[in-house]
Amino acid sequence: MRQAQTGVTPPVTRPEASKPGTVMTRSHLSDATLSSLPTAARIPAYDRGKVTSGIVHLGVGAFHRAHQAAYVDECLAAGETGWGIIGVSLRSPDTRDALAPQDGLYTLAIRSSGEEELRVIGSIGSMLVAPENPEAVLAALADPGTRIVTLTITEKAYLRAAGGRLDAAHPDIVHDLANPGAPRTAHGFIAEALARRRAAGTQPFTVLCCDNLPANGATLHRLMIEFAGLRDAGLAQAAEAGLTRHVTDEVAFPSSMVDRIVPATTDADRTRIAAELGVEDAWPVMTEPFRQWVIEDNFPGGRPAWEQFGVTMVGDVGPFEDMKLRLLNGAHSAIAYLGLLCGHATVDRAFADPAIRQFVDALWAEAIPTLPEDAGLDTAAYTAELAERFSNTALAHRTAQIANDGSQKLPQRIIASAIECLEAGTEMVHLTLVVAAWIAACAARGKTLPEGHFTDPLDTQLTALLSQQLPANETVTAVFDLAGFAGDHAERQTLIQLVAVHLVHLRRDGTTLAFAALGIDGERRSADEDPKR
Ligand code: CS2
Repeated sequence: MRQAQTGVTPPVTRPEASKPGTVMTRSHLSDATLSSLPTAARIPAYDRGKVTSGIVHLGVGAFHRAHQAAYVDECLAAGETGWGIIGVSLRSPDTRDALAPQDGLYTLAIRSSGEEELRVIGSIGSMLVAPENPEAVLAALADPGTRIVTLTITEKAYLRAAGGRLDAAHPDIVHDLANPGAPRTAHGFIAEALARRRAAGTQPFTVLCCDNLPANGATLHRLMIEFAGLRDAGLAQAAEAGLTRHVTDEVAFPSSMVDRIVPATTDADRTRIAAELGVEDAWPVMTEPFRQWVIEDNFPGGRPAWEQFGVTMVGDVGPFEDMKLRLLNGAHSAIAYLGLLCGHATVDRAFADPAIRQFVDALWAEAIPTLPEDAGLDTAAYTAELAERFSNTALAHRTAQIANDGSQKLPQRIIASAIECLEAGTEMVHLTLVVAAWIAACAARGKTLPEGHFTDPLDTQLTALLSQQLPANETVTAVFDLAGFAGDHAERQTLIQLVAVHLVHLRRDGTTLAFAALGIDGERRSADEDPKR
């Protein structure tokens, strides 16, 4: 099935209301209502009917819609009409259900303290829900018109085992190896589509990972080679095998660094946007003015002229990725866990807490020397800009949102810097508090924080472990084992001990003692808000 036009493919069902709790009371955003929108809202400046699809995106969450889809929207407006997006949800139909009645249109609300700019984005032409129709997804991927496959599926969906290799025992991987024509995972879809293209003599697409993983393209490439190896090994027909070599040698997996803060949309956002637009938008996306995309320039099948729309094309994205993961995301995780323990529900409120602010500055001072000196990174300007972004009160970015999936996030955000400090023999005491704060925040769920306030793929094991109330050292060792933190690195034991000291403090007297031990005046102000809100 060739998704030639970006007119939205009729979904299996076209529900009237979108997300639960959303009721369409007036006309809704769609191609037909675009012309009635107030002039202050920017609408697609191109004929959507003339756009053809060149990109299939896996994981059409809010981040994709605020970031890659917005960049592509600008390419389309500039006349590069061959790069429309077919959006694929690998799990839930929610986004499709919200966007299909709107012809794929949605509002991007760019919010800074005191200002809001509205843009209607038109780059997502059609949406597919993989569990409903895996064959349609495979057909879109195998279509020669598809030249780039982008992914934002979150860290946990890469299905890495504790040591970083593919989790070959994961039920979805086992399923996809047994059922290559009806996959569930991104790995299964990409492998089957590449196999079909190869059999048809079609050039492979380029796979562009846009998740917050270190060396994200190379990481996905390695996982795909492992997956293809398992697939080849299971194939009876030797002629059909050989995908491993194809994936290894002939498919490009450029790395990229993506950045834009995207808080979850609330019902209040929906109500406000509808009032401003005069039509309902079932799922507008909130974001900040800042955006950044740095991509390794390796697209054998062609690409949009992204560099004309603010994207930085480079030979090696590594230094940018590390700077973003360690300074932005590392600080985010620190703000999330310490913020939750101090009673702050949003990033801006937590960052306005002098103790947390002082802590984040010290965290940056520890992480910055781990970044390459010769890559021309301006870390002072970068952290100054981060401080402004974290202070954006209009975003109300919830600490609980960032707290999700800590076991998947901390290795590249915190552990990697901590290990490099230990290797270099530089003093490091702040990074390790973030790991302890994660453990303490996990343990606080169902006590000072609501049950399920944030979640983690290891929740079952973590909850069982933390309920035992083992001594701090044993707890941290068991958590490192579970999450695979620091692998079999020589500094693992030292790291565990440093985390355990902080955990002792957090258990004894919360963040006050943990901060005091670092020379930070953590004398608790009363929590400025209720984190359960
Ligand atoms: C955040 C990121 O939720 C999180 O873990 O740290 O989503 C962060 O907002 C983005 O990476 C910013 O680009």
